[in-house]
Amino acid sequence: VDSQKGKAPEPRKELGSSTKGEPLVAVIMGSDSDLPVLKAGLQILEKLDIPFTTRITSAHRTPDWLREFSKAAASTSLKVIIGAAGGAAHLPGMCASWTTLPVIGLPVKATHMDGWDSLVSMTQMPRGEPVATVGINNSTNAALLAVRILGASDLAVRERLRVWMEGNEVEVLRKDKALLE
Ligand code: RP5
Repeated sequence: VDSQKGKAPEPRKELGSSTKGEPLVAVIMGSDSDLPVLKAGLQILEKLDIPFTTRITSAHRTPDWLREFSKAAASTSLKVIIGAAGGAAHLPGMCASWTTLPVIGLPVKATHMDGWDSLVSMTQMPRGEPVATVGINNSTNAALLAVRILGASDLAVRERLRVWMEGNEVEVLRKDKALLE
């Protein structure tokens, strides 16, 4: 039993939160300047019918809010958290230290270091505090990994993902054939 108690994080509709039900995935970010990178991932969640919420929880500008959100998360409907940040990207790591939910790190290209800074910040977590980090700016994979985590205990989600992957395969095969035309 998770002892973390707290208020359910409220969805922010202006950031594109799904309204279809209680959110299963939280997409948290360091700044609204990360939103363009997140768009592709949010579209995947929408397509696969996964209710989500999006919040700005900066590790440096709003540390108390990130802590409050992270500590409350496991006591809400949330099952997975995607943490997107650029530069000194402490957001997903700090979040992971305050929750037992799986945290996926999405490094954002935001500085002259082209995202390497955030990638390294997210992957070099100390033993005991895992963050599953995807490629720089790859919100598609962050979303698909969240869907796979949910699908492990939800057959309907797994089936929607299977159909999506099949569609992807068909599309690539179609492009391959088109090269011969
Ligand atoms: C990080 O700093 C954010 O996640 C963003 O990627 C980067 C720049 O933020 P802004 O200065 O654009 O708000 O915390």
